[in-house]
Amino acid sequence: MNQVVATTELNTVFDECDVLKKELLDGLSAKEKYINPKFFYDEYGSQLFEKIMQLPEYYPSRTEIALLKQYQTEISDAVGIGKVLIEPGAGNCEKVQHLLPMLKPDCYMPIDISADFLFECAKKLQHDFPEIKIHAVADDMKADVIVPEKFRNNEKVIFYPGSTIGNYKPEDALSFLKHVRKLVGEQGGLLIGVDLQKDKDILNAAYNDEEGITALFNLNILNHVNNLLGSDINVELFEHVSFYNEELSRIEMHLESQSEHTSNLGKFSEVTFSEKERIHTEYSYKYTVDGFSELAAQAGLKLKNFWLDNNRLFSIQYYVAC
Ligand code: AVJ
Repeated sequence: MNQVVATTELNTVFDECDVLKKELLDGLSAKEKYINPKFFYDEYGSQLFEKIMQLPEYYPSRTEIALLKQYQTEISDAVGIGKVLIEPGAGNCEKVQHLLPMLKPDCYMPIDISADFLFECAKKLQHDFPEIKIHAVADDMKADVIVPEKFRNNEKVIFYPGSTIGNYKPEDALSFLKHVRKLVGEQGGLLIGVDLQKDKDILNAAYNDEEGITALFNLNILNHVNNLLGSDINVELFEHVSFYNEELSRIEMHLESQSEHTSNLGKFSEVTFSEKERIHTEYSYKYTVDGFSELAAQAGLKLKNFWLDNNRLFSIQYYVAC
């Protein structure tokens, strides 16, 4: 029976903190202020995102899971069994559980930055799938992936669900796809969840829910920033702003200052927000299947197959190296 091997490759753990701080300070002192969406996910932020996934308006998660369940045979046929399946940003490894029984990879490698949580999930998964080697790696998504010796000759497939790719601007999405292509090599593949362009009312509702959970999620990024920087940004002076930009096919999330005010950013610097000034917090790009496959083609990835729900809300797409 396989056992979980916990590989921690946080080689940059000591300066990681300073890098994050610098990134935040750069964003808050830029002419057009921004905070990277990865800062949404502190503990409370992750809980709020769990809630978002349950919201009636937020269709992506449930639609993607339904697709994985409905098409697990077809997906497994397209991808093929016996691979090394690698999932960057695996989180609680929930979605892959719908894939593993049919896909039967020899080895599954979830990668995530929150080590403790990851190893706990990996242990459970190893228990449920004793015939698959679960090899969890605590690292960030850009890290090189070192496949265990025993599986070096297996073909590699990246699993990237959740339309996380939508957070990247298209040029950055392309860099990510190129990185994936390099990682998987000539025989590899990419199984990716991509949210689709659709009626703007559906999109606006999904990011402006009735209950206001998305607003809390957006605003909470400022609490996380305050904790990381020791800053004193007053969350109550900001409002959640989110809308679908049809021209650029993306949801934009911002935090809008309701009055002119100044905050301390830790010890030495401060920042002034003018009335109605916005901090940009997230893009969520929406694609067509054709549009996304054209982007992937530029990275040397060819669309092999894709699956849509009846309402064409969401897609799962499978690419092979070309
Ligand atoms: C996790 C990036 C896919 O863009 O839909 C949900 C994050 N932001 N509601 C998305 C999110 C606001 C989500 N992703």
